[in-house]
Amino acid sequence: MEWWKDAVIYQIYPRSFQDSNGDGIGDIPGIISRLDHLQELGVDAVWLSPVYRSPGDDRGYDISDYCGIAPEYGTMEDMDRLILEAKKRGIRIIMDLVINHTSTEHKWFQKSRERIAPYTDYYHWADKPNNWTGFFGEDCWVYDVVRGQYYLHLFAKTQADLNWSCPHVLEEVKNILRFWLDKGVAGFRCDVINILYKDSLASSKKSIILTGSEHYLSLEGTHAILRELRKVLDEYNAFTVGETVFVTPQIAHDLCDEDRKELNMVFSFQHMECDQYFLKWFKRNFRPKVFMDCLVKWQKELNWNTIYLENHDQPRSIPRFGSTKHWKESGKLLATMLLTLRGTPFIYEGQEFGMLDFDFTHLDQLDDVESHNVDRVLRGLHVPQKLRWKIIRRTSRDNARTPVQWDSGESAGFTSGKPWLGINENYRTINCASQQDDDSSILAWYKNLIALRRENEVLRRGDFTVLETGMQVFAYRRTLHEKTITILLNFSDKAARCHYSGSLLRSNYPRTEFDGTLAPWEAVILE
Ligand code: ISL
Ligand code: CA
Repeated sequence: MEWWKDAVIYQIYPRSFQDSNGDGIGDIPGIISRLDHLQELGVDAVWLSPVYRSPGDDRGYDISDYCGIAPEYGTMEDMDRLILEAKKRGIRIIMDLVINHTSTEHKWFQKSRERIAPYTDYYHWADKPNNWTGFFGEDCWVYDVVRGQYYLHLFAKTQADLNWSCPHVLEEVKNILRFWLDKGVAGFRCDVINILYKDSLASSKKSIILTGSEHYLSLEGTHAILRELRKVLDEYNAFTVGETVFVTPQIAHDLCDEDRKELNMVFSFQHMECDQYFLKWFKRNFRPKVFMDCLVKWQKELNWNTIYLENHDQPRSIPRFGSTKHWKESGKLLATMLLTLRGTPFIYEGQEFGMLDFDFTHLDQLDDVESHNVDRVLRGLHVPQKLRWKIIRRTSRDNARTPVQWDSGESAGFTSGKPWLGINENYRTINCASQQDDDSSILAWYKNLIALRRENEVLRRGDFTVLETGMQVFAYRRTLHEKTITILLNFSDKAARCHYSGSLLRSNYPRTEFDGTLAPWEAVILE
């Protein structure tokens, strides 16, 4: 089967995708109204960021009911209709599974804090906090007056970590899987899945970034849980992609090697860390060769994995890995790479027509809990306001969360009301509708390359060989049964020479043959 090896997957961040009722918040009926766009684009599956009931402190990644839909996003009937309407268009739905933590509003937590059986040990309770640090820049214990103990939260304060040593938790999650699989979803994107199991709550002796992580990163306990969950998933032939933090190719291999029966593939982060020192908040210049070598390492060391450049946690890819000056060319170049490396490509909403980072000028315009937390921490360290803003503007997750720019009309066609998060002013020029009938657009290029990939087994299943990585050129080859396709990408504002030949299959410049010189940000595909 392995349909996911031939698939192109599209991520929807529901809050920002399409509003249908004028409340300024994207919703499920809105998604249904845009399914034709996804079908025309040629995607095979949609990964839906969380639409479950949630107080929304981390915009849905803090779930209070795994089998209910947040009223702002619609009803369960809407959800059933989405699954059905997507299916009619040949599109599968992949749900987001957030099981490292729940919202503190979840009934499990409410009962756990009152020590009501069997919920007593569903979470990590302790009389005294340890010295661990969390992912969102704050300490990770909160004192609960009801219980008279502290609970662990590796993310926001209202996201309490589940205690996976408690056998009931596994049974609860198996039931959640069955609930959604019975509805016909194709599988799950599993949030921070390699940190589920904590082997102890002892203070850490290593004082590094993410103090305490040696007690929960990719432990055998987590592997064992994944194998248990896989038994249910296999009953339905369901698919999983794990979001895995701080993984090496070796750990990724252990998580998704077919024989181990855990996950199908993972989202790794190393290629997203090429423009930072230690933490994403400390940016450095993008170095194309480091990026290329990192991608090559993963291509070589794993038989199969995800390919992605954007998601709801990351700034947009064109300003980051491409060039806003060469917006169109670099957008197409990144698309070319995304769709021709070996693995399953993921496109994030708006990426298919070149959306850019937000144009906010002040912290008040941001919504994301992480951005506000980090600002607070930096303020505590007496970092001046200007520098704080510089750090946050470049890295905030809201860069990718501004509403999708559908057209040049009022509120970019996203809503008839006031959008929940500001819309980028550039929507008058960068929007989906204006590229619809333009053969030279980024959108047309995505459609064209997705189709090319569909027609060419060598692009989907072929082996990967690197030809060249450098300050400018990334060149590689895909090969299957004697058939070869060569991809040449110029990651720079200057022309570049390279010596590969073949007949020209595609270029993002108007040319009829390839003469050995790549224009700035040119992407060439040779047969
Ligand atoms: O964005 C990040 C760094 O600041 C990541 O560390 C991110 O927090 C991490 O990849 C986990 O992300 C996932 O789980 C979070 C949620 O906020 C993210 O949106 C989600 O993708 C907690 O559920
Ligand atoms: Ca709405």
